[in-house]
Amino acid sequence: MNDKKFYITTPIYYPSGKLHIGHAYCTVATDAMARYKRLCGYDVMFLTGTDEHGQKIEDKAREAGVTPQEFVDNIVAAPGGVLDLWKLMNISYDRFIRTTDAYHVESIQKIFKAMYDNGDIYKGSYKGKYCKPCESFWTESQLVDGKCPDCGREVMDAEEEAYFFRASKYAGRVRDLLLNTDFLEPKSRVHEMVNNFIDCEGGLQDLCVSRTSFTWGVPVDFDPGHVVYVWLDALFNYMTALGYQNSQYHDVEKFWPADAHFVGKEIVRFHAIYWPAFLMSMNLPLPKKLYGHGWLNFNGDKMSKSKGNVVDPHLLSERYGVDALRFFLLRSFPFGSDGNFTNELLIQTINNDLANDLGNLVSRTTAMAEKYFAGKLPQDKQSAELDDELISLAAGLRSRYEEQMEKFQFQNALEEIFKVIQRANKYIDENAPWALAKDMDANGPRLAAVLYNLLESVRICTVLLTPFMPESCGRIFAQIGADESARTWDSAEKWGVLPAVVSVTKGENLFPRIDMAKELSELDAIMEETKKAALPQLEVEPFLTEQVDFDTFCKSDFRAVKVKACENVRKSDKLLKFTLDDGTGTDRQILSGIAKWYKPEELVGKTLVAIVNLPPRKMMGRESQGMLISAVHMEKGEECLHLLMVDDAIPAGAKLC
Ligand code: ME8
Repeated sequence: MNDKKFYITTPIYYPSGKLHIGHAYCTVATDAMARYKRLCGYDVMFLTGTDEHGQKIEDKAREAGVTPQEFVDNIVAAPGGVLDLWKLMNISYDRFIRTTDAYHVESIQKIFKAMYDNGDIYKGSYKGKYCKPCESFWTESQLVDGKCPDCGREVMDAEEEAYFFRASKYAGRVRDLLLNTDFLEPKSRVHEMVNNFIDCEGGLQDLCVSRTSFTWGVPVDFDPGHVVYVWLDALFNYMTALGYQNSQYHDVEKFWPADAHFVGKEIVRFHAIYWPAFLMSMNLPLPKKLYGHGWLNFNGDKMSKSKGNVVDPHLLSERYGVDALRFFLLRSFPFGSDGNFTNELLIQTINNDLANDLGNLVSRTTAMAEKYFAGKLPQDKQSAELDDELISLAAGLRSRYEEQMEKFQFQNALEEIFKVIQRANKYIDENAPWALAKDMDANGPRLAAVLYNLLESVRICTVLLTPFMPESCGRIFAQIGADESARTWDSAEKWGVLPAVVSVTKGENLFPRIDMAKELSELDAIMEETKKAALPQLEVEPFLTEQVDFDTFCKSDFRAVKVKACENVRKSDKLLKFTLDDGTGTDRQILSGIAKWYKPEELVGKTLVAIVNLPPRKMMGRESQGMLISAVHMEKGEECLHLLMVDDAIPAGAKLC
């Protein structure tokens, strides 16, 4: 039995839209690590998946006019979806979890109940701020300039009965884990976590772990109306996918604790603080390593759908090949820091490293073996002192590479490989095989040795490049005559593994050079199109030509009003009933047909504008004393409505004129 085991995970992705290059970055890194460990002889479990619950998905599904399940199915499993993308990118995951899978739901319900029974989950009332896009709760003091500290967007007031997890109870142990062990890397992230969330004013706060304002989540089975907070649901995927608290799988004993969780920097907080605390509450062993990688920006700017600057991995794979893209992602950016993706850098990396250095080395070596020896090297070889440096550099490569890979420093590991590749190219120039070939009788054995040394260097580099570019490496092995035994981890540490009379076949060009100027202009044109498509297609209503005299206009009494309460009108899917403070001291009731665009709880506390001298009117049996003012426009054939909201500093009753 193999006792070398390795369990590695990616975050599970929100299927709220198409995945982009940032998502592919983490998955490719995890894939390279999983393949590297398999190469080293480990029994690997590589888990990825999708995180399918939460208000954001519920809202998006409503907008799209489908059920939440249909919505996520469409993004995860439909052609061109998440599963297809991972197939395209050659992601060798062993298991794919969807948090809507029945076995996961069952586990989460049991886990929630167990934490409730052990006293770590209790019922209270939640009052604070909520960032809908991030599905995160914040206290007032955690906000940055009143906005979500993660994404910088507006937060909303939230108050509801909710369950809480006693995170505060585990603050000391989590702090110790972060400060006194190597659990979280890079180290630079440790102090940020401890200072901002544990050693902050008020200490680590208990975490709200249930919601009642929407339904798309794992139901709390002992308290109908509550659904489990999406992060508790999502984090436990790392264990439920092994069969924890379900009978779908039976791998907990074998693979838990995880050897490495790879996650992006903005979700380190959940993984470094709450995830260990949840596990402590359940008396479970903690993962061995959490690595918070940096973000990929595009041309120095955060990628975002609305800016139309989201880089599409489908497009790039199609144009340059999956391996080139995988390689670029891990070669160009240090894994722990942010990276700036530019099209120039992508093309430059492909041209310099893959076309010039690696591609040339392989094609020159195999072409010369074919040309001078008809593809089969002779037994007789003559070594020279000139060989020593290349041989010792290549033979020592595996240990230098391993040192970097064990630290998840993909860029440095690749750098070590490329030092050997560059040295081998220089060795060709030093030995000038074309000059040796002029007198084959005298120089044949020397030329054979030169080519053999080049093939061995290529072989060792290719073994170690396999986790990054599996498909291309298979093709290189075939060209240089490396059989299975010459492709192994053990063989990468040995010199002279290829048979002396190795047979070589020159194949097609592995990495064609790209015409930078032409390619950049084509990519720019595609980007422009994407940007245009991302812009809302506005249809502005024609302006009225009939004029209104000033006195008539002045008869309309517009006032600032504050929303004291707001609720859906029973049996109507259009109407919201507002109770408003209009500054007179008596509540004003207005009904408005805007339920399609707003949830009542979003509006409480807002300052709106109403016309208050319209004659009262009955709607669904209730009186409406005026009308709220909205901006309305058409977008992609759909009517869009925005209530006019004004500065909260404007007092109720203020007249608009
Ligand atoms: O956070 N560069 O899902 P998600 C690098 N469901 N990485 C990026 C990136 C970029 N530009 N944009 C996103 C979630 N990512 C949760 C995870 S795990 C229990 C639940 C990374 O789809 C991001 O940092 O929003 C995160 O690690 C991952 O993509 C998934 O993001």
